[in-house]
Amino acid sequence: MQSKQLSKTLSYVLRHRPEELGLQLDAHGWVSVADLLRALQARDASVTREQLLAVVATNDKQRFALSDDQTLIRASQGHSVEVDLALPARTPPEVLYHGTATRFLNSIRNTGLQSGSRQHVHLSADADTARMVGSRHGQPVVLTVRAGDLHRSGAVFFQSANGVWLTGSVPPAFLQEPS
Ligand code: HQG
Repeated sequence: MQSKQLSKTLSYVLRHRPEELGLQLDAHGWVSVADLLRALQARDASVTREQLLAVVATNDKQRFALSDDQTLIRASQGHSVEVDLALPARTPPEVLYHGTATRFLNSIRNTGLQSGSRQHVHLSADADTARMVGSRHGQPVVLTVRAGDLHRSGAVFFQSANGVWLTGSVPPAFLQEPS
């Protein structure tokens, strides 16, 4: 399997559909590397442990993490499966960014940012990253999020192992569109 394809398969399995490979994530989203490897190899015998570890190590967004003893693997963010990543709550910077597509703006003006099928709304520390995230959905637009104010109003923020800021939702009052 090509490494890009393996990365996509890992995202799908570890975030959304572990049962497709006959796997079950533990409460914190981890699965045994050995079990995962066996399940992948049952589909495609060319996958090796070395390739799997190389994909984890070199993934462009560091989407996957290994446990300290390297026996467990999980996705660092993006889950629709209900998992508790047990991330510590963190104070966000005053300003964060959310990249979306212009076609979602009306809805976002009405209801704010909602997590939809995922567990959290994903926010970026810089506008360029947010623009790239938004462009996955269409004509991108970068919203400024008053994260500091939202945090002080009681919202809980987390930061994933790969640096993405996560929170439950962002009400419209904390969003600013580009002028
Ligand atoms: C939009 C990628 C209508 C939201 C990225 C987004 C990220 C609303 C879309 C990660 C809305 C959901 C997540 C509302 C939010 N009405 N639309 N009220 N509230 N939306 O893919 O943030 O490459 O689930 O703006 O880098 O785009 O997969 O979320 O456009 O970190 O590792 O609904 O996925 O990482 O789309 O991306 P998504 P996202 P990976």
